[in-house]
Amino acid sequence: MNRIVTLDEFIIKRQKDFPFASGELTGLLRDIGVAAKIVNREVNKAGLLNILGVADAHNATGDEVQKLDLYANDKLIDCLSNSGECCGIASEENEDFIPIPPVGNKQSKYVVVFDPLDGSSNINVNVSVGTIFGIYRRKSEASGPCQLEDFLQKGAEMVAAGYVLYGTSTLLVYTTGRGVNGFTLDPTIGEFCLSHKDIRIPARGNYYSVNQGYYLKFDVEMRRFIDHCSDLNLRLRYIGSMVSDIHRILFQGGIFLYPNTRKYPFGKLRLVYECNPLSFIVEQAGGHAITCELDRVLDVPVSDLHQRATIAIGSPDMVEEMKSFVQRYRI
Ligand code: P6P
Repeated sequence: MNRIVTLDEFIIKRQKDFPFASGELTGLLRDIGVAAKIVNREVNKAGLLNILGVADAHNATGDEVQKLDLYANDKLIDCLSNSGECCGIASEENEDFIPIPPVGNKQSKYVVVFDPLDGSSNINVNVSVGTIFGIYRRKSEASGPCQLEDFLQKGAEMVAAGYVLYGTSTLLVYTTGRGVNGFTLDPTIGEFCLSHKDIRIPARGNYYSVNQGYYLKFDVEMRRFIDHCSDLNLRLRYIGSMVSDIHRILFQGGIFLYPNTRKYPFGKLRLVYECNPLSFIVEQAGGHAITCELDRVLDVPVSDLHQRATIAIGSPDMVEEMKSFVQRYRI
């Protein structure tokens, strides 16, 4: 039987990969792991407590906010604030970024972006939801509070990214730019344990993931590619929870698409705390992630915290095939 390797142990062991690593990034990743355990506890009993249903609030982009969204947001902010490992946070649930005051005389050099509970519309029907996070080195002067410029960095500047999937088991998947590893929460010991080492995405797969309901609203080149996937007898799998949909593709191969529509002419998904972190992870696992304008997602300039983007992400061969369809059929 393989020896148990906990997330903490793995992070510390891998810290040696970083020259001059000060341990702050290690501390940040551990803080996020703690927050994930706390959120997991509430997600698992959401049906029992009065934390279901809409908290009659709306988030920065006008989506109805579920109580569990608020809970997850608060827990992540608390965990990231207490250790002093980060100097600022940007969340889907907050209009503006949140400067985090230094703890003691520690001047943290990292900022964190996250979607605390993505796919929250699925909470009430007990379908998997997830937390998505990304970590950047701050650009602003270290002696003062974080600035907006710290968050408006291209995805390619991220030093770490990950997601937590609250599903049949709770899985934390992350990268620091040296491959992708997955950790399954063992509730009997309260630890995330290494369960998926050096994850690599298959070059192609049998799945495509898109909201077929919008088919007639997509541009012709996207409809042609979706028809192609259907002609290949690929299986359509779409949960409406980005973390879940992309997690399947990361492990089994395939392509996830959220193109522009009339309602979302620049795409629906958010660049900073949904598309960029997941693109970093998929690229680190050998996949590709581009916009429907064929730009590499991680190279898209960031001008707004809640900026939206189109995305085609997954197996490299399939993303390249989608690219050729767009080039061939774009009017
Ligand atoms: P639609 C959830 O609200 C989310 O942000 C992603 O998790 C998911 O992929 C997408 O929106 C679903 O959007 O328009 O298909 O319901």
